[in-house]
Amino acid sequence: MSKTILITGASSGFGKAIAEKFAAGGWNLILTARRKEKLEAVAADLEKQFGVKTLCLVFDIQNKEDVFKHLGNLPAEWQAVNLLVNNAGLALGRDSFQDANLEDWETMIDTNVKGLLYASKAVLPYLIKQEGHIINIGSTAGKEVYKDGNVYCATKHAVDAITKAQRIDLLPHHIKVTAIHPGAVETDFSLIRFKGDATKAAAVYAGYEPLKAEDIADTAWYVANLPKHVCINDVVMTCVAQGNSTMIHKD
Ligand code: 8X3
Repeated sequence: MSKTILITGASSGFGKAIAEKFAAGGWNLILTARRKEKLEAVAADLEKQFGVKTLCLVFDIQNKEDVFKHLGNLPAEWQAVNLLVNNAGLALGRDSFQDANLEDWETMIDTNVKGLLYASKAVLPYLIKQEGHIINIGSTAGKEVYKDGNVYCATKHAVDAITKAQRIDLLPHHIKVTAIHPGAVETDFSLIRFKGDATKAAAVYAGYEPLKAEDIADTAWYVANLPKHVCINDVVMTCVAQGNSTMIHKD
């Protein structure tokens, strides 16, 4: 029987790449995002290419009521969720603590931390029934703080801590909990962070070969398809040019 993956933030970037990877492997997909048209286009394409079933749920992960309305009440035929990928997240701004914008901070906290908590809590009753798996998308920014990264780094440190807490608390339910912490990956991450400034965004990935969203999807596929008794706790992954959160060698 086909398995089911639920991916938040699935209309682009890692979420879309993970959806493609799992669809290619025959998993059915529950995809969530704010952007209805983009999300439905991703779903339609994967249904056509791989013959899998998809369910699109359109809501803002920052909105607690909407998260529970959609994820807490999955249609009966979609309730056997084997894997939740908490992928929805973003960076906004790269400013010093004193210059950073309070609204940017709040959006990052509401999405990266509170959204992840809401989605996990809403889906958990279904995951418990399946003895399922949670993959949280963290960041190297959740391992080491960097200059002008302040609250973005804090939210990803929170993802690291929440992952560890979930793993411990969910032990009695035989649920695997994994964090994947990527370094620099060329997606629309920096374009969003720099609020549409394509020059600044491109500069982040210039002079070296960054990771691709597909590399993250391959890793998610690997950790999700191990024997039942094996749980990969933590994956920190960078491109070869990146040594840690702060050191990237540019030729
Ligand atoms: C993305 C990696 O280095 O831009 O989380 O924070 S970084």
